[in-house]
This record gives sequence, C-alpha cells and structure tokens, in this order.
Amino acid sequence: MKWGVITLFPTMVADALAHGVIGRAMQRGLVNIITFNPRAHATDLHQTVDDRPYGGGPGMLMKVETLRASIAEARQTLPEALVIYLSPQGEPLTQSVVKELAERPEVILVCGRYEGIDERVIELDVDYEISLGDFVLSGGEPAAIAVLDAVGRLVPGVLGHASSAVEDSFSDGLLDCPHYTRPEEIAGLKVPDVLLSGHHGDIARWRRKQALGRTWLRRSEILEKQELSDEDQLLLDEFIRESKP
Ligand code: 4G0
Repeated sequence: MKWGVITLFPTMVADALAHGVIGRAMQRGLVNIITFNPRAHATDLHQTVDDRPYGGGPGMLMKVETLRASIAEARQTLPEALVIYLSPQGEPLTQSVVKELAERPEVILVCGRYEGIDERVIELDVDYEISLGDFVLSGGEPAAIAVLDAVGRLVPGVLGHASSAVEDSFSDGLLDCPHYTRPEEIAGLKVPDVLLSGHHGDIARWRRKQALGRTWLRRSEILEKQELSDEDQLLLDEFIRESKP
C-alpha cells in the first residue's frame, strides 16, 4: 500500500510512523509513505506557502499555487490514489471508513496548516474530506498520522496474529472489554475471579458482557444502531441489572 502525504512538515509525519507496528511494516515493504512538501514548489525569495483570506480577518490560508502543485506532483507519483483532506469539516472517521481506505492501493492525505485551504481546491483536487472528531488541531499532520496508523494496521501481514485486528475494539462494533495483567492486586483492586478461573467459555462470556455493558454506559448511540443477538441481549440485561444499586 502506498501513502502520499502533502505536508509542510514532512519529518513530523515520517518520524511518527517510523515506530512500532507501522514502522516495521514500512521496513518490510508492506506500506510505503512518500511525503510531498508544497514549499518545494515555492518560487519567491521567501518560499511563501501561505496567503491572506479574501474578506479579511485573522489567520492565513495555504497558498493555492504551491498546494495545488504539490497535490499534482503526488497524483503523478500515485495515479490510483484517492485524495483525502483532513479537516474539522469532514465526514467523521469511523472504523468502517478505515476499513474502506485499507482496501485502496494508494491514498493521498492533504494536511492543512493555518486556517485551512481554499474551498475551490477542495472542489477541484479533493475526493473526500475526513474529520477525526469535533476538535481543532494546529495542523492536519497529527490527524494524518492517526488515519495512516489506523489504516496500516488493517493491511494484511502488518499485525502479527497475536495482536490480530479481528479481536480489537470496534472490529465487532463495540467498545473493548477491560484488560488486566500482573499483579493480581493493585491498591486493593483485584483482577476479576473469572479471568483467573481458566474457564474459557466463562471468560469469553464475561468479556462480551463487559464490552456490551461499557458500550451501553459510555456510548449508547453505538448500541442503538445495532441489532443484538438473543445471547448478547441477555448478557447486556444481566450487566444492567448488576450495575443498579
Ligand atoms: C482545516 C483536522 C484544517 C481547517 C485538521 C484546521 C482538526 C482536524 C485544519 C482548520 C485540523 C480533525 C479551521 C483551524 C488543520 N484539525 N478534527 N487542523 N481550521 O480531524
């Protein structure tokens, strides 16, 4: 899988993804990141990459010519790519969007700086606008890193089967169950007995019940979108009953 990233801070993105499972995937040639810097297309003495907004007001926008030249360069290198702009105005990123992106052989991410980019560049050069959520970053780079990390771990071979994406939170549309490791007790808090029991069926049921219960407590809108099996409904009813005083 080939990723292009349009950014004024190429080392920020390349360095962030050089660690952990994605870094290893890059070394193994499973994923490949190419950065494109609009500044390489600046023609003036000051290498200008920003410009003033029509209508006035505070803040700058990315300069159109340098940005578009950089997107064009990325498209030449990655002719099959979907071009995605990361902004708070985008479609919310979900694991199902991540799965769709993981099917693509090439993706180009555009990282905005300043107050973003000219709307016509979105119309002309961008295929999808994606948001990580309702908050503002000082640049699109941390969002691009998050998107590529999420997509990269779904690329076949990137995760060992020990950390298989199949068992992750959201792979089945629910929040993850709580996890515990040594020691058996921390400041009076014990590991739930069932996890020490060795009964794999009971453990699987307990985990499913916790996943359902936490989703109900913390993200009830996720459950409303799902049809629960009879077994899941019983586990959730049990969780709700036990959570009442
Ligand atoms: C466009 C994405 C891009 C406009 C990018 C900032 C948050 C996200 C950027 C702005 C980003 C997200 C209007 C400041 C770059 N911040 N939620 N910052 N404005 O995905």
